[in-house]
Amino acid sequence: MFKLPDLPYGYDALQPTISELTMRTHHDKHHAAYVNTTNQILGERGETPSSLEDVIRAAKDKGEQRLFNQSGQAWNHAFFWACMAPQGGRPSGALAEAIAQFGGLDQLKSKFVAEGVGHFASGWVWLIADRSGALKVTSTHDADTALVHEGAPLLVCDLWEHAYYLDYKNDRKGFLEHWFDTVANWSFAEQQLQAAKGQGQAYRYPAPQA
Ligand code: MN3
Repeated sequence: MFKLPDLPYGYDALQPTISELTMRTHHDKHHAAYVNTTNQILGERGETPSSLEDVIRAAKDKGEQRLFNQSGQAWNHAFFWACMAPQGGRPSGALAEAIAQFGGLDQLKSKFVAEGVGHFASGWVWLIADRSGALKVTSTHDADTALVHEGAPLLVCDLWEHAYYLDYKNDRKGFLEHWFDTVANWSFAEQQLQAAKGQGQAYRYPAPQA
């Protein structure tokens, strides 16, 4: 069944933007619970799917909300870990060119932060690329995932309070600003953009194990 993927860096690697305590709680408790419950639901049905992406899409098509929520959250968190790096760097290449459509990185940041701050309650704020390669900032509610919507996800930030409350209390804006400036993984976002254009492989959740 599906395994909880390890973080691609240490629990303390994103400090001071995100504390070790937040990362441990978020990964080992929240994310683990979503993966475990997904496995439990599939186990009860005796199903052995070949990918988490298939599970999410099928659950959405069939209106299976409980499975969609759990599997969507399992995927969103794994994708979120990949969207961060201790040295997030700066956008380059085709991604930098695409970001120029917003006027530049500062303008994209304003849009991304405003979308996240304006999003009511729990969810996710995304940078996605549409079919033409143009970028868009969107948000989804609760467990909903850009995976099942139009466009290819490049970057996501978690808007659930558990993502920032220990470190920022109610200051979601402060969290999003620091996140964008310091740990957003621009080289990952560029790989995702290239994959959306048919070059290389887009992010996939690790395949299930027997
Ligand atoms: Mn979360």
